[in-house]
Amino acid sequence: MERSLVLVKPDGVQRGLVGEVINRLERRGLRLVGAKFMQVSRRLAETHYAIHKGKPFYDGLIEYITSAPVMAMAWEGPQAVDAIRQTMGSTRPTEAAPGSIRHDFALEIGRNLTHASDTVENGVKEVALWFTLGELIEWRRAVDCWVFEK
Ligand code: DAT
Ligand code: MG
Repeated sequence: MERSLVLVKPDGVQRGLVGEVINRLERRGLRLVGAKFMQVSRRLAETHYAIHKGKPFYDGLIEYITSAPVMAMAWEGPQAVDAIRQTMGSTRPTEAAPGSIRHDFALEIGRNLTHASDTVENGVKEVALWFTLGELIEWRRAVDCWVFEK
């Protein structure tokens, strides 16, 4: 079972799209394991986006992610990382597949609504960065056997 961090970024929160994002992930069959509505500190933003430090868009990215509250979540499921990236769509909204969140609700790369972990390894690292162990819930759904094959 893979895990991914999902953020509804400040534009998604401001535009009232938190429910839309949750709805699409629930509908897909993924299982929510943690969620918190929070203001992102500069320190957390810089750690989360450390890989992008030095790139031309880095300062704007830090500014954007710390500009208003975000909805931070951890989701799990088989192949959750690929499944969630697919539900979000490509980074650049004009290249995102029709039906994906970024296609359906966004236009600009710097206002692309969501974050999702890009590899299984980063899923583990990012969930650990954003959540304490006590904030993550291990649980089973009655419907799990109808969504997860094993
Ligand atoms: P993703 O969010 O799809 O994982 P990423 O990790 O490459 O994409 O980049 C993180 C965020 O940085 C992305 O959601 C938007 C911003 N960004 C990436 N590339 C950019 C670019 N060329 N111009 C402006 N913003 C960019
Ligand atoms: Mg990324």
